[in-house]
Amino acid sequence: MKLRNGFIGMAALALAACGGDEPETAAPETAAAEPAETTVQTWRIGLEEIEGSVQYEYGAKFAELINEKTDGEVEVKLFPYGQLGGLTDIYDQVQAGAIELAFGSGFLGGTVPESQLFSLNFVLTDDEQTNTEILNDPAFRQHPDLVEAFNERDLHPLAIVPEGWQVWSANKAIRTPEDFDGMAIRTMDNRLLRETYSAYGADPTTMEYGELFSGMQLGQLDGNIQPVFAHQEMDFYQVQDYLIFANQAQFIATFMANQDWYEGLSQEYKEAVDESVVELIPYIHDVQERLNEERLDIITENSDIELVYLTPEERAAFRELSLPVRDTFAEMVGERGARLMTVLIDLVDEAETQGATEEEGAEMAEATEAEDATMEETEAAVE
Ligand code: 6CS
Repeated sequence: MKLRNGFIGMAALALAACGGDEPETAAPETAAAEPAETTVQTWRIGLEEIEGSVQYEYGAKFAELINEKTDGEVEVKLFPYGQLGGLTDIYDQVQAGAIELAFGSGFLGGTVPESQLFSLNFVLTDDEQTNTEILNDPAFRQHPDLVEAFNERDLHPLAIVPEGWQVWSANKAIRTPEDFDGMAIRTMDNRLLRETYSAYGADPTTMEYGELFSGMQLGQLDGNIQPVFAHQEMDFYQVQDYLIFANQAQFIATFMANQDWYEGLSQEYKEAVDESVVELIPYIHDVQERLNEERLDIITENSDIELVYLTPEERAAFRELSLPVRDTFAEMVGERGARLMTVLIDLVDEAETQGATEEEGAEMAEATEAEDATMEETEAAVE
């Protein structure tokens, strides 16, 4: 399904037809079988993305794991982007309990302001796997400040899902903040992103995901920010001339549940959910890396779009401009959000220090090995 022609409209909810709270009773298929009955429940996930996306792959694997862990008692049904309305409609429905589960990313800032933490630029490490591990470290993922921020809005955060680097697209190369001057770049609807791109010198413009293709085609937008897979699957790359890799931030979504629903789950079902989201951490990291790589190949094979990779010096100029936005975040979300930002920054520092120590250790081990080899050679020569 492609949603490129500016459609969103309020898709009518046909949820009643899809099961949900009311368990269905499925009789065994063989006539000879005992009259034992299986109760089948349906859990629904609202996706912000279409079929083939990272969120879709996550949902599909989650469905498989839940089905296995509940011995077929639970079926998980995915509602790809567009089926439940626009992005904020998805959040409204999971808050209200009309669906049990959903993803929330940039637009979620209007519902859970603290989630804008995931939109901050230049906060995480340069290594995607490390970032996935940090964000899903129980010290962060289950931090009371994060859980409370979601609970206050009738939600419960289950997992943090990085979906790949956020890559800029434009009709000119962007290497310096001056190149952004006056550029209408689309940001997801949160103040933190608007502040960030204003700091870079651009003119941030908010627009619904499903309207972006026509927004760019009609010249209402000069640029866009998406992980590579989305530039490809939504055809955005076809109406832009450059893809610019600054590695300033990853696209990060939260997989979340309706709070009452989650808290009301039986112990067995809750464990099934909790175990599945942990099992999905390495899985989805590999999937997103693969999807982003494959989709970049498709983009370059099917267009003459130019790829621009910023140098460390070029990145540094943007990083510098992004730093004051951390203070804006703290002002916007208050003490709880600010504490959460500190927790995240501390975990990042810890991971970077550990990475540096391991690298040093590996270099020293290599040097010692080389020294030993030289000594052995010398000894052999003397003999
Ligand atoms: O830019 C957006 O609005 C959307 N982009 C992606 C890759 N996922 C969902 C999000 O809403």
